[in-house]
Amino acid sequence: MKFFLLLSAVGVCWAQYNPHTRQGRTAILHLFEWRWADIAVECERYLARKGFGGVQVSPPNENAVITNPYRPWWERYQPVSYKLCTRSGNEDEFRNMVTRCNNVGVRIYVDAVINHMCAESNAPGTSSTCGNYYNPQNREFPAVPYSGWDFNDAKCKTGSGGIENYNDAAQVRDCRLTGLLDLALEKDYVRTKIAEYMNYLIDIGVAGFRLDASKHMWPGDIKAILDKLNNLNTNWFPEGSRPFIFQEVIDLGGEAIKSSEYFGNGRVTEFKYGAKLGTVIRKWNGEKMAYLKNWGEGWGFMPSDRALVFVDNHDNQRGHGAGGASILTFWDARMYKMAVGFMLAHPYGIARVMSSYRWERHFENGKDVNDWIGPPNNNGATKEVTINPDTTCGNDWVCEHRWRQIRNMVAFRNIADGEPFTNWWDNGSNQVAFGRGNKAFIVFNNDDWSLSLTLQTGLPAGTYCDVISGDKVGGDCTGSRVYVSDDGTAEFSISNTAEDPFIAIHAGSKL
Ligand code: AAO
Repeated sequence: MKFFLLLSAVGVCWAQYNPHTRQGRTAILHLFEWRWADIAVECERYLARKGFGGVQVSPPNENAVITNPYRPWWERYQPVSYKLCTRSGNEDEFRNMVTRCNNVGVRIYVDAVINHMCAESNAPGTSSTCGNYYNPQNREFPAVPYSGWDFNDAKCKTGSGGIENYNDAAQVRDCRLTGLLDLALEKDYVRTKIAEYMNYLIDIGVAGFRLDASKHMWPGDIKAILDKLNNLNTNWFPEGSRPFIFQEVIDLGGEAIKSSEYFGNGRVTEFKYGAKLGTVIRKWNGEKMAYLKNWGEGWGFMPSDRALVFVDNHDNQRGHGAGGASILTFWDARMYKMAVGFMLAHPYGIARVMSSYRWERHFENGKDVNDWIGPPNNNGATKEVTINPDTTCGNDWVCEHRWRQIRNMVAFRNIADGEPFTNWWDNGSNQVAFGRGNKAFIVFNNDDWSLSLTLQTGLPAGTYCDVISGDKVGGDCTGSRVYVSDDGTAEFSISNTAEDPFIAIHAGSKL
């Protein structure tokens, strides 16, 4: 009896750490600013077949329409109500997307902006994505409704009413983040309104949430909201499933607030991951890939079973948030593919792949002054994601997740799931290799000279297709082949000038 109670307690508290992806699918994907209609068809035509576990979508709730600058991406982080209409689509389109993605086993995670409403400085009126009236100066959001009582104006102790010092935990949580009206999450009324919004989404069929700006909410307030949430919709999830939770907390060290304060609620974004991996791949500060041997907790990261990891996110790919200049993005495609390849091959954390749009960058004094530019659009209406004959995307959608190297490493991660980190090799510099049990093996050459040697792969003998330079098509390989001998070894050679200086093979790429 005691044992049973213990087991069920473990079952319950583990639930919010589980992304509820279909068996054999591991990585999740952020389709930043995509329209619901495009996500629905992408689930069906691509993501399910390629083994993606789920999609983080941009905030689906009504936001302030900002026209100066013109329709920035960040207007979606300025809520006006919890009605489901945005540039990505309306409620019907949202429901249709969730149903169609779930039906092919691809989960939807909502970016939940619950710490605040829009900026105090926005003009009163109906400049909002569903056309609802709001008056931020008077704290009026009748479409929720929220009023003056529901904000932290009295609780915040700074002179400006905004966050002035990140070393003071109370002001980080009680004051305004960049002028955004801070909700009084200690109030049961506010908690209830937020939980109603999240439950509405859960009942539609979403599998979980990214909690935006979690650092700016007290962990206990988040818990009180989570305690009000329904179990997931039993049309697609087992009875009693709890929503997957990952909290956006930027903890690079050196501030009052620590990621660990949030572990009880769910997973937490590990921002050190992308910042450090970018530094290593760029070979800055004397870093080398050889040092990646103890990547993960060995680098001072949070426990793997609490971490949500990524190479870049929608903020730090354009200089917002944190991580700095080391962050790798699609703009540095060669290094980016290596970094994403490393992340997907390595067992640490739940991995999130980024999928972006292109914008016209313009640097002044090292800062991109166009960091606000919204998704590809016609007079504000987000453009469709079109697909080119070569399977890449058009209309300025980058679709990193469709790049062969990245898409094939998602399959690698699925095949390696649950297998130990094995057969590490390095040359003391930037040539490294490792395997995942007897299922998968990867070799990198980020040095300025060629790699050519025999390595133990741990794989059964046979001919394998390198999934970085090509694809296994039928019984054939469109890229280079790797011959594993009876003793598990294979010869590898990688030129330092190769466009993709890495090779990956796995049980599924055996010819
Ligand atoms: C927009 C305008 C503002 C305007 C405001 C209101 O840009 O000028 O004042 O409207 O009118 C997004 C955009 C914002 C935008 C906002 C609302 O990024 O520019 O403001 O929508 O439209 C902090 C938070 C973190 C947040 C990040 C951007 O902690 O939660 O800022 N990310 C999320 C979303 C993001 C969104 C919001 C939250 C708001 O992902 O898209 O904002 O909903 C330190 C702290 C971090 C802090 C950063 C930046 O980081 O640690 O917690 O992030 O500063 O303020 C080194 C340090 C590192 C430090 C970093 C930068 O790397 O190691 O710790 O330097 O100083």
